[in-house]
Amino acid sequence: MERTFVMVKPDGVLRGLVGEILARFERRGLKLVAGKLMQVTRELAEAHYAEHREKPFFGDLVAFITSGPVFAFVLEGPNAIGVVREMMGKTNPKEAAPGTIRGDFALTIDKNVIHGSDSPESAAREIALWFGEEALLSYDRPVDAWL
Ligand code: FUP
Repeated sequence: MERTFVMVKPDGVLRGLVGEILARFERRGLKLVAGKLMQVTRELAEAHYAEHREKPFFGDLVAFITSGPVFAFVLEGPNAIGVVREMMGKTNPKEAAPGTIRGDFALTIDKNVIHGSDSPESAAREIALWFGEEALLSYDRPVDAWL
């Protein structure tokens, strides 16, 4: 069982794509264990994207992610990290396959609609940064017997 951190970015929230995106993950069978609509502070954005601090696009990335509300959530399920990455599609929507979230809803890398943790290490770090373990709900779903 894995957990992963996912975020619908401001472009996705402002375009009204939160429900559509969440629905795809729910239909796949992933379990929602935390979620919140929030305005990201500069501090949180810089901490989240710390690995890109030296990149030329870092300033624009922080400005974008703090430009409007995001919907942050945590999904749980077998291979959740890889499943979410596959459903998101390539980072650059130009290369994202149709049927993926970026392939269906995005055109350019600077507004690519969604973020998902890329490894177990990033998932643990990002869940701790955005929610903290104590914010994750533990509950049973009858549907899990069929997944
Ligand atoms: P991902 O893990 O798919 O979110 O991709 P990265 O960690 O490589 O990049 C994080 C974000 O930086 C991307 F979602 C978009 C942005 N980015 C750019 O704006 N320009 C680039 O050249 C690369 C990434």
